[in-house]
Amino acid sequence: MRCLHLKVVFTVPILLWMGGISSISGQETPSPADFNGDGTVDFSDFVVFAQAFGSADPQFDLNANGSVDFPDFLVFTQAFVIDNPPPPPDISLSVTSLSFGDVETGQSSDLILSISNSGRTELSVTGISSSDDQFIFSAGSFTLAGGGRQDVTVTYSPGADGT
Ligand SMILES: [Ca+2]
Ligand SMILES: [Ca+2]
Repeated sequence: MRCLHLKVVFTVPILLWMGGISSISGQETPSPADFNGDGTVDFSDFVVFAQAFGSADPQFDLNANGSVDFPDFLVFTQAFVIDNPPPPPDISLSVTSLSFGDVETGQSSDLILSISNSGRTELSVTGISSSDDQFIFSAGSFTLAGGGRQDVTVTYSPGADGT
């Protein structure tokens, strides 16, 4: 019986959203949409914005046109998205080890490993490797959309490394 323990290496691509906002760094400047001043634009800010909607309160008139109206809501939404980015990709494996039965030297045995991205943003798998080169993977690098899954065939060939 041979048991393979798996190691998956991945990197997270730079994320783009809301048409050109390319970075979530530099958020130290308080957003004007952080109405309650707690450092982030979140649902509690939306609640107070909704209460002020239709008024002329300058604190909530984000585009300074004299009334708290729909364009201010769009400004608020942009600030909300910056402070609440989509969850990062998260890799998960269908199994953490694969148990191959007894395989004769010169024979091989295949098992399927499913790799899933349980996050909502793109996951880039850049390499799958084993410290034991008797194990061969059918895919080494691929991209998974949020919620996506990739099946990789793992082939165990005892003696393939000459031992
Ligand atoms: Ca806030
Ligand atoms: Ca306005």
